[in-house]
Amino acid sequence: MLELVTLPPAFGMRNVSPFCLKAEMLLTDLELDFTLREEPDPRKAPKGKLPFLIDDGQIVADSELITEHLNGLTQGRVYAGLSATDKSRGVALTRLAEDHLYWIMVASRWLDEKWFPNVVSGFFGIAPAPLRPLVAGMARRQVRQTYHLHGLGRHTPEEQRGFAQRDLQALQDAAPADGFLFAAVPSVYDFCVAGMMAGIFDNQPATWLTHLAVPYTRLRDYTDRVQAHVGVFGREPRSL
Ligand SMILES: N[C@@H](CCC(=O)N[C@@H](CS)C(=O)NCC(=O)O)C(=O)O
Repeated sequence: MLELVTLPPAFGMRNVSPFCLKAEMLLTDLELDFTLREEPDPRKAPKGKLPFLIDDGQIVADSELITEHLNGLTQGRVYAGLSATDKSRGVALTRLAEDHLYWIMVASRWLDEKWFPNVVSGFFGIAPAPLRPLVAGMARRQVRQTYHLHGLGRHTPEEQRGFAQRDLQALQDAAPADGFLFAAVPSVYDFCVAGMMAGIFDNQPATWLTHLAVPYTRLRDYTDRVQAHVGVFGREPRSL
């Protein structure tokens, strides 16, 4: 029995986390029998981050480790048909999306004064109302510190927009006009890119990064194509 533990819906997204969405897409694509469980407090996750997978009592925390675990479980089906070059490009795109663009997405939600109230209501609804601003404010300080340590947080807003545009352009140039990154069917690397971009394109209300992504229409089409192929969407069904 497989159970995927993810963040609950927020910001108009049924699955608000790109990492959780990637794992859900992969499990679905592999036609594995699994259930989804929502955990609003990532501190309760084994490594303090979501998603994690429970496979008959065995806990696998981190979407990439989940990918490796599922590859073992399916006798190598996750990477079947991918050449070493495909994999090297896939890993590079994954790092771009998950270790660079992701942090700009986080900043666009958490560190924008105008947008932050959505974080408070979307992520801290479980905290008692009087404590909510305090708890959210403490979490926000950690996000600010992490963004600074990453390095991106040291740049001006205009420079951050430039970094984001170069990331978006690179993803758009990698994404084909038809089909998927490496084959006629999507792979885990498509789930990674589309999972990340779904959270940027479909975030509601729009963040400054959502607005910045609007001109990247080929990337938008590709993101929708991947989600439609696997039948797993980040956004709420009512806005499909
Ligand atoms: N490398 C991890 C990243 C997971 C991650 O950053 N998850 C976010 C949600 S999108 C989280 O749980 N953040 C909570 C925190 O950092 O406190 C993976 O691939 O699973």
